[in-house]
Amino acid sequence: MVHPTATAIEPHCPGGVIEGFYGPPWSDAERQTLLEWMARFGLSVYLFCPKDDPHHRAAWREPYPRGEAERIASLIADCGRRRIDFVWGVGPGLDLRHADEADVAALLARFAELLRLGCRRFALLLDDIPDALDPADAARFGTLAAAQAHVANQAWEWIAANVPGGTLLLCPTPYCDRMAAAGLGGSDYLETLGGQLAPAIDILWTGPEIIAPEITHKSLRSVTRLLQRKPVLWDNFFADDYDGNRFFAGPYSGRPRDLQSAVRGIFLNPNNELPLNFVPLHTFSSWLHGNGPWNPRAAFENAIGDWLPAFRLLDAAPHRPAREPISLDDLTLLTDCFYGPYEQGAGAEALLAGARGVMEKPPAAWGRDEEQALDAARRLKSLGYRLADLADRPLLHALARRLWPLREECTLFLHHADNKLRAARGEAPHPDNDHLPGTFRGGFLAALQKVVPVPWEQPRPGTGAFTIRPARPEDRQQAYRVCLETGDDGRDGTPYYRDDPDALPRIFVGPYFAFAPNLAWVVEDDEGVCGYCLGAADSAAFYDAYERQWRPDLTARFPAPTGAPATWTRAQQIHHLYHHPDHLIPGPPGHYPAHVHIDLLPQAQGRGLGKKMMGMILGELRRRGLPGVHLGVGTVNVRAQAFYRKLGFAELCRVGGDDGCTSMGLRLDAPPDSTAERRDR
Ligand code: GDL
Repeated sequence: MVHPTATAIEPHCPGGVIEGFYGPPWSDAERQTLLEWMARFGLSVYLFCPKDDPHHRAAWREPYPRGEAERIASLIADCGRRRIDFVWGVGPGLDLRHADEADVAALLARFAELLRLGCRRFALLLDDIPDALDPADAARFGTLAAAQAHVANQAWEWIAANVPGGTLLLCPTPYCDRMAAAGLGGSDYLETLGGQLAPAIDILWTGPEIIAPEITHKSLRSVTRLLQRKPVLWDNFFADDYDGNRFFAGPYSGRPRDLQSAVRGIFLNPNNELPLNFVPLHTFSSWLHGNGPWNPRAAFENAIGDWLPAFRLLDAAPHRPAREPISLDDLTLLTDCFYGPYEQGAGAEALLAGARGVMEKPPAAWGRDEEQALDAARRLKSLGYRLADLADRPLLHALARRLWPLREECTLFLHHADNKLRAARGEAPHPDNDHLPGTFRGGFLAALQKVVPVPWEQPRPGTGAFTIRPARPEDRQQAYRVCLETGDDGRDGTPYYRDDPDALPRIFVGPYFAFAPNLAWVVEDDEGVCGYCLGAADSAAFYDAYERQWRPDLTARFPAPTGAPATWTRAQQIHHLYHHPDHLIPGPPGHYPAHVHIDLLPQAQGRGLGKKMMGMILGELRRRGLPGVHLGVGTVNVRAQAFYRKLGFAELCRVGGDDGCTSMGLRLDAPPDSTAERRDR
């Protein structure tokens, strides 16, 4: 049963900020900026629980020293003046002995200390701790959930008796679906906690994942039932404490607005660098306070416009000329390079695609995309220098560790491009004086990640040792093989393409790796790549790139077959397609702009991997705001058609009789739950 009377958080779905990351806590000055932004953006809860503040976690039993206590008291008072609820969080779980009265008393003493400093709202944070109980706790409580519920209920009783209007939040040890599914905290952890915890205690939850690409109403149903209350979202979407190479200054996304009615509040745990949180908080506020369908890119553009004044450069001084001011385009491009945890902004995507073209093609074949990528790299390189004049030094310092590597990589790219041009003119290459030879970004961690594959998800029963992960350029040749081995309407095409085994993948795989690498996933097992899911968000632009940058090479290398078509080999039939392409975007114009396709070798079929990959690519297209997606499937391939129908696709048209192709489409902008694809996930 859901307890509708739980009262910890008011009003309906407040938005807030959590200072809850690993790393140096924010300074007093940064906290003042935070409160200013929160008041401006209508964010009303500040959950204060800096992981590496010793008085929060490592030395949780110890009260704040005097000076520190005064700083906290004045922070609480500042929050009060701005009508922001200050919630003080403590994380005792690293060494809490639940059955020990002295430990419970120590916890209550900390709450009493904070009450004296003016705090009325509290949080007990039991995330990221060992999930084993010590023998005394195990003997008394049996399970971790029961032990934690016991301590939390005592804390709540104390708050209810001593703090008028006091509240308590709890972060469980498994705090996302994946952790719960993996059995962290013991079996039935959530059920036990939900059943034993006082109804007035609110529970934090990060969604399906620690950093959830998507959180939907539906994804919270099961946890809401188990916890017997709607959760308060601890949203790590913008957190960057787990990757020192990035920060996230793109828009809040992957959460439909109707999510607000499924939760008791949503709090962002954002970038460690406070100055880089302007766009995250701005767009989160637009999401929270606006109406209608959510358009992340529009909200982003709006926020960037408001952020631009912070990028004022120092005035010219007698011995220092003024630099060119930072423009909206500059800031957009820079932010596109540090956008979201699962996507790059449009400018960064275009730079990557164009850079790939520059590196792979001869300069004579460079087109508009390559030129634009070179321009963008020049702009980012110059930004690296111009931003050194930022008047707001804390902002520069927050950017610096990401800005300089970005400038260096852009310089390296421009250097390679320049040498390709020189080589084409028969000139000797220029030496690269900017780069220390053999320097790789990321050091040991990046090297280790190359050796150890990163799982898309924990292997589950039925998927065995299969891993789904984003495709890398070096997967291309193996993906070509998968295309061939599924090239006879899903069956092995090897016998039919002996004269040119790469004929098919040159159309159905290569261009996707070249022009749409961020919509490409592969599945692999011990033997290597055994399937892929590829797509293009904007089919018209994709075919345009194919026409201008890909097909000329195919027609030059493979002559159009002559003679009677009936005598052509399968490979020749495909060569004919190189010369006479037929790009079909079915359905009413603009309805199904994206397209996808998926191929799995037999060993990867029937294990839910296809559905999983389709879920990922459709989720990504939805996140990008695409209205619909289409795909083509052999008209005789009824098995594949049934699979797509289950995902919600419907037939759009047929071309070329029984041995032709059927186009199927799926609307992505349909209301939630209106498609089978959503029902199935
Ligand atoms: C976590 C930590 C959080 C950290 C975040 C991102 C929760 C509940 N806890 O697991 O402190 O900042 O991931 O790394 O999210």
